[in-house]
Amino acid sequence: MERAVTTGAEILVRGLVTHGVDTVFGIPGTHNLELYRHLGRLGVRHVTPRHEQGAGYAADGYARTTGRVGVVVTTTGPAVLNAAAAVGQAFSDSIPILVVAPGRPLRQRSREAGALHEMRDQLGAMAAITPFAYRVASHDELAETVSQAFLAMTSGRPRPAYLEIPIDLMDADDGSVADDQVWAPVRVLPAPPQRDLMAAAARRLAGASRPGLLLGGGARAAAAAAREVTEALAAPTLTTTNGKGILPEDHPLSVTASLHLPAARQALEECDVVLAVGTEFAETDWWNGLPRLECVVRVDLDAAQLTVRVRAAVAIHADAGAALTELAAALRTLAATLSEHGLARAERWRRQARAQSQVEGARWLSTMDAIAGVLNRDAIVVADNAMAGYYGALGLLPAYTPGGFCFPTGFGTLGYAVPAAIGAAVGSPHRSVVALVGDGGLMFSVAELATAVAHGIRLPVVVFDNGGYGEIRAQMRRADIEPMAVDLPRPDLVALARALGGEGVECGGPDELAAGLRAALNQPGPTVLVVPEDVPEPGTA
Ligand SMILES: Cc1ncc(C[n+]2csc(CCOP(=O)(O)OP(=O)(O)O)c2C)c(N)n1
Ligand SMILES: [Mg+2]
Repeated sequence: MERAVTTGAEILVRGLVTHGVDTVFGIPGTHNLELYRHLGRLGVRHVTPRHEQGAGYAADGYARTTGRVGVVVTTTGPAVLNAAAAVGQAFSDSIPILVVAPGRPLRQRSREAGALHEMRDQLGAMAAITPFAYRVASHDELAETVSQAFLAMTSGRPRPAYLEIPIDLMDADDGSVADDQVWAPVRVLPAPPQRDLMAAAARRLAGASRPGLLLGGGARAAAAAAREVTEALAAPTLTTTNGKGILPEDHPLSVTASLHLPAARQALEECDVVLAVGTEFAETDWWNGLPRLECVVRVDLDAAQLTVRVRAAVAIHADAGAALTELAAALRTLAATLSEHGLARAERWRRQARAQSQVEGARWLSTMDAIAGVLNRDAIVVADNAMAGYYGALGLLPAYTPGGFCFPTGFGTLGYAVPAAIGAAVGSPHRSVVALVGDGGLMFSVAELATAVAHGIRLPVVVFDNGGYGEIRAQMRRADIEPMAVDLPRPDLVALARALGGEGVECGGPDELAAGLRAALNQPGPTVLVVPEDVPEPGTA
């Protein structure tokens, strides 16, 4: 036994380590000091963003690209609220991040004691945004709760979790033995898909003359099985934004991830059976309206999703990997008969989608081609909620791996790309990671460039500078509102990047961008690549 007694902070950190955590994103404060006594001692890597929201997005980028839990360590009150937007984002995109924070001491009876960082209901604030929000009241409960938090994040639909430990439990020594206070991780295998439902699904799909696939973020961990099903059915395959790259986008059956395009809707409406896996049919993907589908086989780990927005002819409550593996086995004999027809359909829809992406994203076409020309297949692109992301990269920049394109889809937050890219780079140090961000979104979290400097993270940040909140400017114009509060002064971003310790380059055209990107991928620290834009409106330009 290495120590005779232990504290809450030690139990907590040991619990994290036992659950495989070797990296946390956090900011220390008066109330979480004790955690830092053990993080270093137990060999946990600590990445220090410049704002807790940055820590949250970094944990999100880390989780999206590694499949592991991203952990955030904050202090009380404002620090927790700073992380809250990231928890909201992770919730809406089903990303497992864990926020660990101290809370009001057990012995403090009144809620309003004028204490440092005090807030009315810290736990309630987090409970409002994610289902696993728990405040422990004892050391015993702490070990157990760490285990439960990980179980909640890794079994069933991934969601963020929040774990609060009263300040006075942090350093309280309860005389217990450290090794008794750690619960080993519990691994839960999802129940196998029901046989009769699987048989019904296979029958429908095998009997289809024009099958199609729609893969959502829920199928991210099931790429190999998804590909087998796609190929067995020779089914044109679309993905959601969160599913982009599950099927490599140069696969002959890949159509598009831009579901708002008419071609995407028509490609699925043409199908007599659509297999939809791990997807919500969310407005944030289908923002021009849902397709009218003849027959849908839905697979989802979240049973509630099976009846949301699109009616299923067959609804399978299962892990995407398990269901797709079984379906692939059942369908394996089909490929030869259907392939020509399916390939031709995929080719036609892919061409149409591409043509529509080129129109909608005309302004970013040469830029995206330049970026695509530099990046290898393994690269991770993290886009912000800017027009260059959803009108540009989504349809024009191919992804080849699940999680190869990260985007704050559901919650649609700004300021995501730079910190999330940092998290992705921390999680996958040998992969190229690039952030794409608007000039507006950049300023939400520009301070995180300093984080990339401090940790020596190679990070090209391509900034699409249209002098303000371009999307909102366009929306005001369309709504006949005289644009206000949308034009932003253009800071000298090159100088700003340098002032923070990074590099900066103004890129006059695609060739300069390609050269800048190449250089940026080969040097430690961030490089801001500014792409100046003039045209203010999408679609109408
Ligand atoms: C946290 C947050 N605040 C406000 C918004 C509203 N919003 C959506 S797009 C946008 C403009 C973003 O500007 P920029 O990042 O420069 O991208 P652009 O629209 O110019 O391409 C704003 C303010 C948001 N999505 N998220
Ligand atoms: Mg802008």
